[in-house]
Amino acid sequence: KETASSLSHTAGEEVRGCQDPGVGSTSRNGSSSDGPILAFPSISTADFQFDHEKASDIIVEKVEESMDKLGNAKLVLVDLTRGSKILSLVRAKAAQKNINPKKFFTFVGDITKLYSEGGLRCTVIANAANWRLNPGGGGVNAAIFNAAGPALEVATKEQAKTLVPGSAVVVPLPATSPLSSKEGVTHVIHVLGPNMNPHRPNCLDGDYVKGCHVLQKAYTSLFEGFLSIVS
Ligand code: AR6
Repeated sequence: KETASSLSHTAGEEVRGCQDPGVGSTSRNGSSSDGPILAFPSISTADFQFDHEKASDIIVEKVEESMDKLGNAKLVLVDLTRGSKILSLVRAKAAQKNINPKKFFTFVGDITKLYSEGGLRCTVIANAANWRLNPGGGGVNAAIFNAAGPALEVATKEQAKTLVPGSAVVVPLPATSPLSSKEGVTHVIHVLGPNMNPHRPNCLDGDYVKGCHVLQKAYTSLFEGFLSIVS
């Protein structure tokens, strides 16, 4: 799989901006005729320490459920490195289930620079948020709030002050945000997943029955939020 993947990359492609095989070059040109794209990170699998096997099952299951509702829209799972375990697991499981690679694929890159560095225009991006919807912390949350500037913080607080695990909130991004002007992002969807890290709030103490349920709900809310924007 890795070999096939590497061979499919066109010459000159760098670590940033490499796309899963099967999609070709048609959706890399940033053209709006390609339909709207939601780029999302793997919720809960880094700082929140959720099991990668279980998370990848849930991502593929929830993506599969959404396929028929997408129309010409697409879903893209993003992570920072080519070695990402979650991307490999999801690619393999999505292929096993014959999920249409034109409608769902993986992409290596920084979710805040997908267009400028990867040539992939995603009008909607998801954030793995914290329950207070604060800019701080690390991971993708800090990256998105930093790249979007204060406009996102203000717009977020207009929509919600807090989030419960397993839910998502859609935030229209003001045109003044650099993420809008440079990357073409129109909406950020904050998603709060289950937390398995004892050093973070609401730790589930290894309860994966509850954890899987919460992660399923989180992806359902995320994809419903995206569909509510594009439909
Ligand atoms: N672009 C794309 N993917 C990224 C980026 C980026 N810039 N940064 C991280 N990832 P995490 P969680 C990937 O830890 O586990 C925060 O502090 C990363 O490799 O961001 O849900 C919040 O404030 C991983 O695959 O989210 C919360 O408190 C995925 O994004 C807490 O972390 C999610 O990793 C949430 O933890």
